[in-house]
Amino acid sequence: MSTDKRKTVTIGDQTFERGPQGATHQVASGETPTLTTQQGVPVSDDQNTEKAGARGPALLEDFHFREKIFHFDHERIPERVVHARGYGAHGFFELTDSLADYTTASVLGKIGKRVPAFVRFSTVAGGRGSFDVARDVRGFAVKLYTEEGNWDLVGNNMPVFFIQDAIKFPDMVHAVKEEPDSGFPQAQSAHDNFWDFASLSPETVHMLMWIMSDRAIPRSFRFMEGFGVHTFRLVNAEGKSTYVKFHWKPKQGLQSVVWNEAVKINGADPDFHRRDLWESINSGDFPEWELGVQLFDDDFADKFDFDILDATKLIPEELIPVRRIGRLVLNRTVDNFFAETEQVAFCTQNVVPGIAFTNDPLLQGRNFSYLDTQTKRLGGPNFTHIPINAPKCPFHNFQQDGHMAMHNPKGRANYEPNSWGMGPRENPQTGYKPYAEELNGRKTRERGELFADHYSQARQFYTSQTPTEQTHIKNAFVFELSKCLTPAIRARVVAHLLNVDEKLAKGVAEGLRLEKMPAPAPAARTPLTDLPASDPLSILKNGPKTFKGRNLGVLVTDGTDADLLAALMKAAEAEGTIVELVAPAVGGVKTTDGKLVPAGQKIVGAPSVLYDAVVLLPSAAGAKLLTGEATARDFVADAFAHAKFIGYGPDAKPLLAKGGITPEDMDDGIIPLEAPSDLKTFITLCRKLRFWDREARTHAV
Ligand code: HDE
Repeated sequence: MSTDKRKTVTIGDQTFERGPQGATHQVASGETPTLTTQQGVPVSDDQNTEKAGARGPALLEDFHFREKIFHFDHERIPERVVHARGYGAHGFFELTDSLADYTTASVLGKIGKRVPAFVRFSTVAGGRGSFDVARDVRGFAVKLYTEEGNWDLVGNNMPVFFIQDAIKFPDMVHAVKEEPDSGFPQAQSAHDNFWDFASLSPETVHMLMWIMSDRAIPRSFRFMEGFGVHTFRLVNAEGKSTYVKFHWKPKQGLQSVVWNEAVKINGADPDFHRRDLWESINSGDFPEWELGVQLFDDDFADKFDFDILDATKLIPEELIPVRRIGRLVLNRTVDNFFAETEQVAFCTQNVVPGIAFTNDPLLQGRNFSYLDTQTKRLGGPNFTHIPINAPKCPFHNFQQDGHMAMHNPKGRANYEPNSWGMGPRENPQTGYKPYAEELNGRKTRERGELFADHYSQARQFYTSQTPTEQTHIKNAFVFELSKCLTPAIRARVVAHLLNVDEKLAKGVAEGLRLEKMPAPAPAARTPLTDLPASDPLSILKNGPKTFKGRNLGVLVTDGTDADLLAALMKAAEAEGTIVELVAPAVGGVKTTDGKLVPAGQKIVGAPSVLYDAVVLLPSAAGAKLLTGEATARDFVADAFAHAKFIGYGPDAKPLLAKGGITPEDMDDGIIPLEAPSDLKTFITLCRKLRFWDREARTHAV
């Protein structure tokens, strides 16, 4: 997984070249600049503090030392209260189909129009330094810098949410985060507090199905969908509103890992997802998503089985098809993680003329929360002055002062109207107007009647999955609830599952060895059991068509067949697959043609969980050597257990045996590679990503 395309970075008038890990070193001509203090004073010695004598005490007057340490002491800002761990990249959004009939938003009007974009993907529960492949929802936050201001679509990789009303958000987040007394577990929902809250709040059940599915352990940010979740409004020039749900569909297809793999990836490479995004963009393989919209009117909303204001429900694509109207391409990594990814501030209130809110109580609450939290996190009301947050279109207002103000009004007038003919004025024609919705109602703390159905769509999600995916969901419930110490909580969850699917509930109860099956949880509204299965809800039904952008780990040793290796490289290149050689030493191996081929990884640092498929190409002597190596045995055993395609060369059989693969285990996912032509066939087979038939045979418990 090497980064082959290097980028240059310009700092001041100097150009630097980016190294493989992003480190920079100077390449341009010109002298090394003199180190200065923040005040621009040249520094003569940056290695020693000023002291009274060589062994004497440090002197308080050493302003360079004090400034340097003072600044370091203040480097950290508060991490996000949720979505603390994230990774961002730049790109653009281009419109491919016009929605001008539905909205005045210029970004959705003119086909071919491009605007700059910044996207930040994140996990929700873990802290900033937690690992990437936690079982969790992924944030999918998009900032589009349009000519009418910034539009933030702050979405997730799942189309529904845990709760229906923003007032429950602090409880939900407290419950899933580490427990307040012990301070653990980190980045996990597998603990009593989370399942206690969830099982006491039946509105979470649909979302529980999603986070127990493989959607919660994506293979990469590149291979997941994004959703705006809420119903929004588009408003056209006549003031007519159309409801809209937003979708991001990855061109790369959907892909997730399996749980046992996730656990191991987190140890082997806690940065698995961020590294993947960084490397794919820097190697010129730009990830791309289509923007899709589901458009509907009040007639549909009135007839639909559920409330369109309820964020725990989705609208099946069979009822309202997703119209694809644009593409989002990520083509540039950040220059500075802190300045861009950490300081970017998404706010759901950031919409442009032609896009409006609905009364979804979750969305309404979010509109308060995001502005509020950024003010605290970024230190004051001027966080919009930070370059990553500032609009790229002209902006003018009389807001002034505050911490770190970068744009202040010039001249005498700092208010309007004024008699001096100075400064901006509002514009009733082009300015943002709320949708003129008629409102009337008594003040109350109730929810809409249809919000009370918590099980029907959970069931629909489950029945839409392939048997493999259904098994993964069951196993995830069993795993998570096995980490709950309180038996009553386990039983309470099973009681909810009985309203979703009896087979699932029984499977979970068996997996937990529940002594007695509980009664189904009382349902406020009788669940609908006849909702048809919907294919877009499954990952496996929406996989990729190629093995492009996926990684192949190839185990090599001295004496590896040079022709086979060359054929593999050629077939992989033709497919767009990334090959990494894994060897006993990172310096490389001598192949049969006597050449030294450098390796990407030493085997101890590259377990097979880091790859989508593996090839074993040792020489006979190399295979013998590797059978004595525990990491080589795990490499094979894990690839087999995780249902990966395994290609093996003529001398690799002892390694297969050491990995626990008996002659009876040899299946159609384990492919002999004898002639160079076999390699192309192998890569083509890998397009299926996994050989799932094996999984049912390899997991007895
Ligand atoms: Fe968020 N959420 N959220 N959320 N959310 C935050 O804002 C909040 C919700 C989402 O990469 C916070 O800047 C409330 C749904 C993403 O910087 C905070 C409610 C969805 C990100 C906040 C929700 C999201 C956040 C914390 C319930 C999917 C990361 C830091 C009403 C549609 C953005 C921050 C980034 C971040 C509040 C529910 C997505 C505290 C009150 C539903 C992708 O403001």
